[in-house]
Amino acid sequence: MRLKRYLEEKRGLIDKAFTEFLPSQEEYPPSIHRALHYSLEGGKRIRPILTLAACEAVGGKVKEALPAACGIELIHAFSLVHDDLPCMDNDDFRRGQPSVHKKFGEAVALLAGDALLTIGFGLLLKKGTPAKKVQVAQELSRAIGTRGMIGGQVAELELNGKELDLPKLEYIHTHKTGALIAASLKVGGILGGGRPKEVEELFKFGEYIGFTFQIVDDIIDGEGYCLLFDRKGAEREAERLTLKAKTHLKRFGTRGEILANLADLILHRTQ
Ligand code: GRG
Repeated sequence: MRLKRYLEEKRGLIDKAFTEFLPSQEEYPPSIHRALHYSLEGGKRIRPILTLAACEAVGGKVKEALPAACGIELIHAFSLVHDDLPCMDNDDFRRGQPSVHKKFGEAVALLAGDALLTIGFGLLLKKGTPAKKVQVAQELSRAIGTRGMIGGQVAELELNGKELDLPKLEYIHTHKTGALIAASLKVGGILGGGRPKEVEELFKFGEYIGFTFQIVDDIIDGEGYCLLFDRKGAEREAERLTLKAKTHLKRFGTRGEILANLADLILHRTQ
């Protein structure tokens, strides 16, 4: 119940902040602005909520991390818009609605993805001391680049028909999905004023739950881990990683409870 209220409250804050931080749908040229807003509709907001929860776990104020949390959700939306394009996964639907390129055309979808990434980076730099801003920007650059999400996406694209093995699958999961989730936590810790050791522990927690997030995705879709192991094996691995993740919350005491609950939510999610 407490978690449900927490999620509702934080989703409300994030969605309200979007209306403040983004150009309105009517602003010229409206096609791209409508596409931006459309791409954000219906997301669970897991990453920005993790950022806000990490900020609170180190004793920080939510308003310090809110613009960056929104920036991270925009960056996540960029990855989804581009991932759905015909040259990538070629998906006509996302969150039960036509994907952005189906609704607005390929050129606008490509540019909407670029805009989400670019505006997202701007939001990362809205709050904090200059030193924190540099750290946050570097963290996201690393998490999204070829040693992070994009590297994972390329490794997956190149799998195409080749035999799947565990090291490759682990690389894909930890990079394509895990890197942005781990960065979401680290950014919350940095902007919340966490000490270096606390920020490092949040990052490690994030790496484990990011990996779990993708294994659970495999369980939902019957892919990846479910093909290498069976469903039960994949479930056991997800549980093991969640327990590992929680060992990195010890130093936060009761302030880490929400993060532990979010780890369980990721483990037990069904969509
Ligand atoms: C195209 C640059 C580029 C990168 C693509 C992250 C990614 C790499 C592609 C997204 C497609 C995908 C299936 C990623 C796996 C991670 C995942 C399950 C994303 C969906 O995240 P949720 O469930 O989405 O948090 P919502 O809809 O809630 O925002």
